Amino acid sequence: MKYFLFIILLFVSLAVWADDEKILNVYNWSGYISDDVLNQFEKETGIHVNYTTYDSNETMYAKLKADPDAGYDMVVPSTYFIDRMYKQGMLQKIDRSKIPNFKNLNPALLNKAFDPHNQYSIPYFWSTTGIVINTQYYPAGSITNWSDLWKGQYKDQLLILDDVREAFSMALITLGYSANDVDPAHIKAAYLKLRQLLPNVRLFNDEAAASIYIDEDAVLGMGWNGDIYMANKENPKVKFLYPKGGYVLSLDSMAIPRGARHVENAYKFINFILRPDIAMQISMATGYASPNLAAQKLMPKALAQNEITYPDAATLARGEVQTDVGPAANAIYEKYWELLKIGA
Ligand code: N2P
Repeated sequence: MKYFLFIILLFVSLAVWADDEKILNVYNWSGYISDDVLNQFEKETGIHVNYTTYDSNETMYAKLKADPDAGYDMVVPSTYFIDRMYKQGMLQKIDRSKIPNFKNLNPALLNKAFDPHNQYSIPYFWSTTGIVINTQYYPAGSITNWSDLWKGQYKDQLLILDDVREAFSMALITLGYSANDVDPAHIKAAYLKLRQLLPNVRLFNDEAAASIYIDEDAVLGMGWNGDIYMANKENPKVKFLYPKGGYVLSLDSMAIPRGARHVENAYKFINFILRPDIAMQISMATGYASPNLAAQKLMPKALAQNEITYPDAATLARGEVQTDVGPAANAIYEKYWELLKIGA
């Protein structure tokens, strides 16, 4: 009996110890959280968060691919990387019973083709990619479409997102193709189109885009809506507009990498992020759109009704959700992207 008790106690303490490492390693998009929210999580749970950021899906993917045991407990890939990653065995199946706040999510953003039953992904934010214009330099209305950015008068003016699928999306849309096109001839045509844009490109950047526009180091180009919402608050002449001919949308979702070592803490964090008050706070702090209906109800009108973050139904209908184009097309995009950057 004594031994039996001893063994039970040993197991219990081992289990507690395994669970008790109060650490969580989060790898998320830059500009997707506030320090306040991280501090609050640490205070409420006693779990220390090591928080690192990336600027493109490709960077995050490459890191996890190179070292599946890198130790990340939670990542936030976009739609078009979720399916790629779980098909390659890079993500763990999610135990929904550990995320009671899942119920707060907008059903319209769940059960999508890239993860039909949300077995691997839990929506964090959704975002859009549009045109950025500083109206002190260019009158509002002088630009309405991606194709305008090719005009000769904008030599050396543009900031283009340093992100292969984003940059290609505007060329593909301009050519009348889908932003998710897989036809090698169309991808090549988009590459050639982007080459024609190079004289107008001042720089490729993603993580510093907001401050570059705020400081007016670039006054025209492309950007992610949340970043530009924040930039507009600092410099009201920086405007975001939805191109008439279409643009891309992305749903960025929380996922648990296969090599995660603090899975229970990851669940706690995911559930915390889905709390209405927290989801509202991160949306307000970043300008990105919340997939959380309960949070949206709490939001001040200024954010809930602002059309950069939440475009109206007609504008939304012109958006195309980014999807995975598959390994063959991806390789073609990557090849041309590199050629483009060499030419830049
Ligand atoms: C970058 C956020 C990017 C979101 N700050 C892309 N879906």
